[in-house]
Parts: sequence; structure tokens; C-alpha cells
Amino acid sequence: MSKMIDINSKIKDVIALPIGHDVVFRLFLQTGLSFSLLDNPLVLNIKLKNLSKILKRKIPTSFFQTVIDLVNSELEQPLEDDAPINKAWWKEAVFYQIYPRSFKDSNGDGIGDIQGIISKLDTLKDLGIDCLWLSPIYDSPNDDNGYDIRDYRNIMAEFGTMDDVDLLISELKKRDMKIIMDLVVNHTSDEHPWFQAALNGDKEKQDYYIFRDKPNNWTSFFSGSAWRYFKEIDKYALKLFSSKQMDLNWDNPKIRKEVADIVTFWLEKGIDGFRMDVINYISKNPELPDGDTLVGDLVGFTGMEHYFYGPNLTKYLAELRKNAFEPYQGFSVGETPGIGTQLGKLLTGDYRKIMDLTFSFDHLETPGKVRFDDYRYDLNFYKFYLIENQKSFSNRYWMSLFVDNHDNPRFISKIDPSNRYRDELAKNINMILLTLKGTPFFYQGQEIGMTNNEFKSMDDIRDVESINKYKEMIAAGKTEKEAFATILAGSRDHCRTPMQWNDKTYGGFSENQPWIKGYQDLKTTNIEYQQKQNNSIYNFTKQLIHYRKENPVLIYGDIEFIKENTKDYFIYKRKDENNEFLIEINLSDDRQKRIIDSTGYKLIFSNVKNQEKMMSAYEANLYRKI
Ligand code: TEU
Ligand code: CA
Repeated sequence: MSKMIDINSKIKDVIALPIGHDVVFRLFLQTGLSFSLLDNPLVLNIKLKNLSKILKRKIPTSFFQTVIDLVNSELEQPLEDDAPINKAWWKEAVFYQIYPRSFKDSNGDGIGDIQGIISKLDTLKDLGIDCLWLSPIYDSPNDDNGYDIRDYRNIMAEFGTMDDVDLLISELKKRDMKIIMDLVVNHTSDEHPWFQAALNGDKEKQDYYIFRDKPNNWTSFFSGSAWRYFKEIDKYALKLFSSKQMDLNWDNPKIRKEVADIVTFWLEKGIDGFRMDVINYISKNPELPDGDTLVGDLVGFTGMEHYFYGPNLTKYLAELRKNAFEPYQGFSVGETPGIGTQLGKLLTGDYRKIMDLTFSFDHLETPGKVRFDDYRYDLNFYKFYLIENQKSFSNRYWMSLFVDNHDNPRFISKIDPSNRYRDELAKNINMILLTLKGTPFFYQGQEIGMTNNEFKSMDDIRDVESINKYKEMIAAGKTEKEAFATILAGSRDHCRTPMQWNDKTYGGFSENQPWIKGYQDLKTTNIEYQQKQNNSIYNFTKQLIHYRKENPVLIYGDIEFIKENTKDYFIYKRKDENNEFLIEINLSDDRQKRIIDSTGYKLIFSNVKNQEKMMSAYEANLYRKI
């Protein structure tokens, strides 16, 4: 347990506490302040009450109180000792996220489905995938593409039936593959029978949700207020996401029991675990106080300090793990926006028994930028983030490694929208993911270098977040052109375009017009073509995945960073008593001098054909010590 902070505490006392550490990191990220300030003793010794000096703006006292209360709400420190690594299948596995709607359509209705997934299992096995993560496939009115669930024990009709799912599970087992599903239990659809009953006056079911007579000032992640009014019972219900995604009341033990039953139902069926949607938002400050407006300005959403690491979060999750996951040894990875390194460790430390991994998003935008900004991502920031985390993770913690998912534009497009070095860059990133210490999660299309989509107008856009945001910008006076440009920069639809299997119409995804249009190059950006090309992104990634499996030092070995302060280079070693690998990466599109001596090493993988005297753009090499 550590000391509480107050207004006279210094910055260094604040960042010594886990919430303080993560919030300050987030603050620096959000405002674009240089992280090197945090190495400066003068800055570290500034008292909280003098913060306005470095932030160069007036700060109201209420802000300080909010921060102090928040930081003091978790005094536990992540345990650091020299325990050996606990081995686990999920530390060794390569995961692959499928967005079912866009993966493979088996019946020509333009919508991906479960039979489509089954038909591609051999390809995924060939690539070396060990475990699939399926975005939600449950019955849903699809306001947010399945993240609004109407029935947790039934399958979305467009995707197939429960028999299809049973077949999928058995086909996976045949291939010695695993599967995790998406557990979306921060909220349900407003069409869920519980919510419908609540609207019909069922008092017990009303207590399943968060109803109030008056809204507070919290804002939704999908624009506007976080509250929706229901005239049926003359009350407002909390909805942090779309207007059809109603937040559940986790303080009600009945909800916790319902969730445990859902988890048990699926684990009993034979799945291997869950990715848990916005799981760190489930415990809200029961008083639902207004959010601090300055905090809201800084993080982009008002109210977050009252639920992003709520008072009962770890208690409810530990209970869920014990009651539902442990009997089946189910694996869990939490999607945890806003959770940084220290809180992540408190959620995943093996001795804590809360969850196995988290997805943190702190690396997805460079400091001072948000997803909807049009800018070029600097890979030096990814390196900085990775080194920070890899260094702070002792054997009790394990890191998830990912760059793409269904909520973000394609990472390689953020780095270089011109696609000039598309192949080199895609291989470079895939090499980083496969050689660092942690569990890699690939997103469909990443194995063939799929890039952002060239949507032509708002008519091409499907995502509720983008549509709401567009309307909000128009209402605020932006021109259609300006508003569309913003959507184009950050839309989640970029990575939701149909998976490209071959160069035929619709990329072999479907016989008919898909539910969302893809405008990408079909000739070479498809699985069939790249499977036949020796030096394709697909084959590079595949060989590296298989090589990682054959060389456990790339999984459990130590990591050592070299010349870590040298800009544009990312160089590290993985080693144990018997093996040593050296990874040498150019993070820029410039040619660079070679700054390490690789004599005594053998080159095993490279994303360039011929190594020249200088390193070429985005060159990435894996060497093995002879
Ligand atoms: O995402 C949660 C989340 O906070 C973001 O990734 C979100 O999409 C964005 O930042 C909003 O500004 C999860 C799911 O991954 C996402 O697809 C769902 O829409 C969301 O939860 C609600 O279930
Ligand atoms: Ca279909």
C-alpha cells in the first residue's frame, strides 16, 4: 500500500501511484507534451497545486479534487518479484481476429457468416494461427454490428445457426485450433428482453440497468449525451455508446450472476475464453456525479473518471473469474480503453486472478493526436511505447501485441498513406509483433497488407460512430467536405471492408454486392495470389509465425534493447542460455547507416531482397547468433 496524495504532493508522488501513473501518461499523450519532461527532476518536484505553470492554463480546484480522489482510489502497487514465468498456451499462441460480417460470405447475401469462416479454417491453419477471436456473432439488431446484443445464447440469423457454431468449434478442435468469443456485457441492446421488460414496468428488470430521473453531464463515445429518455417510464437510461446500447448495472448481484451464466454457457460449449468488451467500464461510481469538464476536455469524453477504473471493478472481475472462468480454465483478454501500464498490471498480474491480458490503446495515436486527425504516425512513438512496457513487465505480467482491430483505420496506412513501401512496412510491423515478448493478435487482412479504404462519400459509410460524428460536425457548422474528410481520417469502417481472398469480383468474399464497399487493389492484395508468391507479405508472415513456434526463445526468452535512444532504429535481442536472436529495424522511409555489427550472426529473415550497404526504407532483419 502506498501513501495517498493531496494538493501539496509532487508530480513524482502522483506518478508513483498506479492511477496517477496511467492518467499522467494519458494526459501527456492527449496534450502532446513531451514525455522527456518526466525525466526532468524540476518537473517531477512540481507540486500539484502549481500544475498550471507547466500546463500553461488555469486549472479550477474542482479538477484537482477529481484527480486526487481518482488517484487515491487505488493504492495497491503491482507486485515486483523474481518469480519464474508461468507458461501458458495463450502466451505461445498467435491470435487472429475475425470480423465475421466481413470475412467470408457462404450464401451470397453479401454478409460474412459462420459457414464462411469454416470454409477458411485450412487457410488460417496454414498461416499458423492458433486461436481465433470472433467479434460478436450473437443475435442483435446490429445498431453497432453485433456489439448490441439481444440474445446472448442465440446466433445472429445472418451469420447462421447454433449448429453452425457447434460445427465451427469441432472443426477447430480437429485442427488443434482454439477460439475465443466476444463478451459484450457492459451493455445490452435496448431490444434485449431484460430492457423491454424494464420498459414495461418490471421493477426487477429496471434494476438490471442504470435508470435515473435526471441525466448527468456524461457524454457518449458515439456523440451527444450518455443518457436516453424513455417516456414509457419517464426515466433516463445510461448508454455510454449508441442510443441502442444500454449500460448494465453491475452493482446488482443478479446481473453478475447472469453474466457468469453466459460465460459458463459458452465455455461449456467448448470455446476457450473471451475477449471482454470495454470491460473496465462496468463499475460506475454509484452516485453518478457529473464529470469534471476539464478532465472531459482533456480526454475527449466527459465522465470517464467515474467509470474507467470504477470502485468495484477488480472485485467484480475477480468474482467472475472465480465463478465462471476458472472451472473451465477459460482465458480472458480485456478490452480496456484508458488503462495504461500500471493499471494494466493490476488487472493482469498472475497472482491477482482477475484476467489474463488487456488491450491498451495508448500506442495507436502519436502524442497530441486523436483517431480522427489526418496525420502521419511516427513509428518512433510505437518504439517508445513498446520499450516502456516491455521493460516494466516482469515475469508476472504478459503483454498483448497488436496494431489493427475492427475499431481503427489500418495501422500501415496511418504510417504511410501513399502505400509506397506497403509491402516492406507490412512485413516490418508483422516482424515486430512476432519477435517481441508478448502475445501477437493479428486482425484479418493484416497478413496480406490490407490498407485503408478509399470511401467515396458518406453513402459508403456504415458505422454508427462515423454517422453520428458526421451529423454532429454538420450541426456544428462544418461543410460536408470538411466533415467527410474527418470521417475518412478516422472511420472504423476502414478495417471493416470485405476480406480479399482472390482477384475476382468482390475479392472472392461474396458472389454479390457486399454490405460494405471495398475499393482496394485486388490484383495483389489477396490471399490466393500471395500464397503463390514466395516473397509476399502472407508468406513472410507465415514463415515467421512458424519460426516463432519452433524457437521458444522468441516467446519466453529475455529481451534486451540496444541503442534505444537512437531515432529511427529499433534494435533488440531475444535470448536464453542457448540461443540469441538479433532484430534490426529501420522505422523510417529513409535509407540509414547500419549501426550494429552483425558479424557472428546469420540472417534468417529480411523484408528486403538484397541487403545493401545502407539499410533501405523500413528494412527489418532477424539474425540468429551462430
Ligand atoms: O470499443 C470500445 C471503445 O472504446 C473504442 O474502441 C470505441 O470504438 C471508440 O474509441 C469510440 O470512440 C468496443 C468495441 O470494440 C467497439 O466495436 C464497440 O462499438 C464498443 O466497444 C461498444 O460495444
Ligand atoms: Ca452470408
